Amino acid sequence: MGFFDKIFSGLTKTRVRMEDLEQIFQDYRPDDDDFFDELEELLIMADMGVDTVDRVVTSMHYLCFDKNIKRGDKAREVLIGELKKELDAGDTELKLGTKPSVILMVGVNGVGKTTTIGKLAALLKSQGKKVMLCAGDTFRAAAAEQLGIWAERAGVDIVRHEEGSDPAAVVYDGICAGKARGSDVIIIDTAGRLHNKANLMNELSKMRRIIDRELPGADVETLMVLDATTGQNGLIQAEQFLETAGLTGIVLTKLDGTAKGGVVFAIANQLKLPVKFVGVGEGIDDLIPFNPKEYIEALFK
Ligand SMILES: Nc1nc2c(ncn2[C@@H]2O[C@H](COP(=O)(O)OP(=O)(O)OP(=O)(O)O)[C@@H](O)[C@H]2O)c(=O)[nH]1
Ligand SMILES: [Mg+2]
Repeated sequence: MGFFDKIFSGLTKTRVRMEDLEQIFQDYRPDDDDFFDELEELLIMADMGVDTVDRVVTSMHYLCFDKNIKRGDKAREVLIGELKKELDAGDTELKLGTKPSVILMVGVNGVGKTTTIGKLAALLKSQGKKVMLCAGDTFRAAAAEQLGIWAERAGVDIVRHEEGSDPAAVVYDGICAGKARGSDVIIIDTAGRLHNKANLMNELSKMRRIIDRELPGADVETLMVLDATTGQNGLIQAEQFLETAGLTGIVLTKLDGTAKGGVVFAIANQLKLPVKFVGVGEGIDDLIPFNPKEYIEALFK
């Protein structure tokens, strides 16, 4: 299955709503305010965020009037054009130029951090990179075990400590081991934490400081994993992480199980952060590098 087909099938639920969209475009008339109201409602239901929808529909309304657009399919093209502009929030590719470089995976509980690390390790390995996993979630014994299973599946190295040990110490060891073994990328798992728990957020900044101290000048991607099924709620959490950990991008997981695929627009608009990957299942291949243009095309196909 190609990447496009995967997004396409991953977005099944969001697309069901988009089918209503096809219907309303068939009834499009340029001077019909009801059309624009209905369009707005549908886009909000897909969780695009009120601000984004307001801006997109207003400028679409204006363009349709200005260009004297009479046909529904042309109006649809105008909408797609406006949506593409909205998703432009920075580079969607990982910046991993230094050897080693680091990926720090953060987010609240159960969003898919560990699973995403497993998938990402496999993807990077398939691109010829030597990957080292670092089990920075020492909160539960099962966490390091779960990461260990992913390391085995992906065929990459792992550094882990006892349950309850200091995550910053594991990060330190992971970096030393990564340097010693010539790893290209060190991926650090962290325990799920709520954005409003100060001690846990401090723990995260401590890990971040260790990375900066031990690998000055290294490329560091701090990716926040967001569960798409939580829609707009996830964005509130992200703002605190942005401040503490200095996020460089978002991984949006569980897109296969939600009708809220529009949340990528709200992320671009409110957080000004690029979505770098989307997760569309629990398997090792179910991680897709995010491409805004293909994503919108899959939504509207
Ligand atoms: N359907 C679907 N399930 C996913 C996806 N990503 C992760 N999951 C599932 O979500 C659940 C939680 O995943 P984990 O990777 O353990 O999440 P986590 O963020 O590491 O959780 P904590 O370490 O407990 O905070 C697991 O059952 C995963 O299989 C996805 O893209 N699609
Ligand atoms: Mg985990």
